[in-house]
Amino acid sequence: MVKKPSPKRVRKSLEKPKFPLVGIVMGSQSDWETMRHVAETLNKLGIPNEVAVHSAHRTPDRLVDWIKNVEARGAKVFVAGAGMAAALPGVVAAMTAKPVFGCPMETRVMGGMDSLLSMVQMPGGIPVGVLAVGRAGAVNAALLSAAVLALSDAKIAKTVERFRTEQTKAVPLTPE
Ligand code: RP5
Repeated sequence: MVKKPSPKRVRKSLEKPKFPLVGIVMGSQSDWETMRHVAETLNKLGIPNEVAVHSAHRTPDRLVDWIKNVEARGAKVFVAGAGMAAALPGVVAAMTAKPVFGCPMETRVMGGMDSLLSMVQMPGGIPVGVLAVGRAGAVNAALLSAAVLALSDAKIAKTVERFRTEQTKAVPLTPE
């Protein structure tokens, strides 16, 4: 059974900082169960982020307004999650020169292969860095965003290093 996040945890991940470093967007409310791992991982690392639902297909104008607005407020990296004919990360990448990471959603009919191929097959010129399908990709999109930000931010670099050290320590030598 999928564990539902507590209302407090959900509220925390939706707080809007004035100056987010990472803009997180998803194509549908139905993507949130996966995409919340992007926000939660960034929150654990103390990296300000803003979460929004905008669809490349259903709300294209609203999407473009949001990209421009978030970028103007300081976003340096974007993470876009979508499923099926997943055009969203490509559209985000078309509207900003900042790094864009794509999170392919697992889907019912094709298991996420549809989302993955839609994202990864970008024509040359407008890159999208695509992560794994599902939760692992969402967590890694956050960690990769942190690694990009760490290049120009010593505090974030230290936090990323600490995260890796703690992760290493948490791996048992023998199964428990
Ligand atoms: C995409 O279509 C969304 O990213 C979502 O993964 C998929 C299905 O959306 P819903 O019909 O669940 O809203 O745009």
